[in-house]
Amino acid sequence: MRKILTSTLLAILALGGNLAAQGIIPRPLNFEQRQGVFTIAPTAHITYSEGLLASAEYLAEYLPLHTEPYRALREGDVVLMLNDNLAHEEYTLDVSRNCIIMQGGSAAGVHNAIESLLQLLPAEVYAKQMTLPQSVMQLRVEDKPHYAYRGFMLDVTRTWVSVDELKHFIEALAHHKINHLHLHLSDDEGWRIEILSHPELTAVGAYRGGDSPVMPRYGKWAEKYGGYYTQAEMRDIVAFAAQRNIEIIPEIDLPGHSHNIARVMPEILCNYTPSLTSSAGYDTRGVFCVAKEDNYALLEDIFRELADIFPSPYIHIGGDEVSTSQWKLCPDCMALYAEKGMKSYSELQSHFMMRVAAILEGLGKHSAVWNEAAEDGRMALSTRVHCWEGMKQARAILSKGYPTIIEAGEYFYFDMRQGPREGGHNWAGVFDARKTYSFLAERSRLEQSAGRVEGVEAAFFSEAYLSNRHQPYNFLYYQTYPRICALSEVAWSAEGEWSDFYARLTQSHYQRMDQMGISFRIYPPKVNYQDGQLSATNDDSTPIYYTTHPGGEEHLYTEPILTPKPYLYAFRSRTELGLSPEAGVPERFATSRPKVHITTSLPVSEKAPLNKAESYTTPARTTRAAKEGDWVLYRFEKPLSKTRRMEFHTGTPNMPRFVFREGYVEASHDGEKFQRVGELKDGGIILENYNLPLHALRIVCTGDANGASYCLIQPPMLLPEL
Ligand code: TNX
Repeated sequence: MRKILTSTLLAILALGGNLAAQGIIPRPLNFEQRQGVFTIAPTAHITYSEGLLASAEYLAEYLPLHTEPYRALREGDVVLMLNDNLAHEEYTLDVSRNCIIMQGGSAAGVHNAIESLLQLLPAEVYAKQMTLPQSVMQLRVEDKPHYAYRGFMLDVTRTWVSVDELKHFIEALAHHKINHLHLHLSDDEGWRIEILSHPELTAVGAYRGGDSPVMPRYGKWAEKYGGYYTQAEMRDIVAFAAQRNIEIIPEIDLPGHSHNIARVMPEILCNYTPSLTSSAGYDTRGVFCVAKEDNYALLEDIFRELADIFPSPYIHIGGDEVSTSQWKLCPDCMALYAEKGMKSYSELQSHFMMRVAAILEGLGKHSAVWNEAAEDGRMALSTRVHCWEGMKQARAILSKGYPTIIEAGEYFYFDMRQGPREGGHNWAGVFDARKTYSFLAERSRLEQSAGRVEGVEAAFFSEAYLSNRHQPYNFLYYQTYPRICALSEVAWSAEGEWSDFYARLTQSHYQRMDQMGISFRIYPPKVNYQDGQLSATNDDSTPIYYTTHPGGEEHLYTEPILTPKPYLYAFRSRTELGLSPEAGVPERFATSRPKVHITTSLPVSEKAPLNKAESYTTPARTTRAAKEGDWVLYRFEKPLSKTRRMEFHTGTPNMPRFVFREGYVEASHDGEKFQRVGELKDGGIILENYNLPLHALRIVCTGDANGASYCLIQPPMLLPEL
């Protein structure tokens, strides 16, 4: 008995000793805790060896100490040093009785040491509110990254992200040892970087909607919307990121995703006059003409300026989702096609991408592309390929010998929603941090085959961000954390287990994220209803709150609730900024599917007909955008009696895309007469606690042009009265 007790005690002690190591994200390679603590006194100095002034100043932002060049080891100091025996990003962190010494193979390694040290301090350090003296346990960390490239891609075009917001986002990335930020600076919806030789690119192209020639999108219709970084601002951001060991890679997405520049400079387009009927009068073409020489001269002007602003050896030139349909209609592209003896239209894309890559080489830069651009293997092997579509595509690219960044949507697209009723896209799945973490298994499989995986990158495309800007939390952070924590670990750590990661995340890192200003997503509590008792539990010790009606007051949940109506209760876990999605009993979310007949004034695609929406499976797709006066009519076979909630939407779920841009909604309670019941918001309407018998509902469009050439008609979503 005694023996068992002692071994249990030893195990507990060992666990306690490891807890600190467990607290660090990403998990370090080697961590050895020692007896005792070191106390950082307010009179201590940060001393630094040559070349590390910027690192010292960075640390001093968090640890309020004076900095000075290193002369000799002095008791009480926090020392930053270079060590030739360590690799570029490798570091050691020694906390002894007398001092703290951080050594790195370069300033990058020292940065990594600093980030680990910050995680050993109370979480308040991230709010830059550290008070001294402060004790740190004595320990030694020896650590280095698994991948040299640990990236994040941010789309600042669909939703504009200001300089201050971007800097805050960069700070948080740095705390997770992410070392590349890929900035998606141009797309159909905006041009976000000033180009001095072509000022109209931002003067006009940084804005859409309103009186801009650029079509409105994503809910900004009548209002002109946008923003851009001046070159001076961008140079400042680049320096700010560099001080945090983050290299910024700019992307200009070519030759597709170019609707924006095409509206500013229509001369980049192919040589034919488009039909404007399907798009409420807008020219929706958005692909560079391959045959126009002037296009390459324009791109050289643009890239010459970018090459000067961004020190990165790479510039990303896009290459994703290019439709070849415009080239087929262009006599000039077709003449080029014939002249070069091309056999497939995708060769036109390769031709374009290779010419742009040659421009970059002339400017001393390599190109980075999305996987489609390298699929035929024509681009030079110096091209870095970002594989976004999936692991199959990634394997194909790896087998061709390209330096590869794994960015597979199914693990790394953080614009995907994290649960069935949360915001975001779902084309690559609905997944949370655990799925991202499971990339570790994929990583070991990849390593058994040949190929040059440089690293991993996660992405946030911001179509859904704009319409979520009004949320009481920051949607960008909700979507990306803790998935970025998982990303950091699969990119950095030698190995890992979800349960161990989850323990560090919930026990240490939640507090840090609160202090970093991150409105992270918490896993929803589990709700159980039995014998008239409703209970909620979670496994991360965050407080749980509940409400009994939408928008109602929140109460702290402390004990099971006795109620015959469990479906009235919605539960959420919260920290200061962290937030879980709503949880409840299954009936709360159950939908009904009464027989409905849908008709519309719009022509509908044969591939996505109305009967799919009628059977509540997939949305119907029209073959043109809605114009003023267009309508959709939902007629129910049996009138709906009382409903708790009804939703009728045009467009993509959770985001105003392919919608009726404006409109009103009428209901019929006798099957004949209609009366107005509300306005469309983001393409849809939500009606709660509807008590009149609903025979039919009609959506009527009042605003032309939705920034696309078609609309979607969603199946109704109906929650019955309980
Ligand atoms: C695909 S990722 C795109 C983007 C979208 C994204 C949404 C890529 C190279 N192209 O244009 O924003 O999906 O998840």
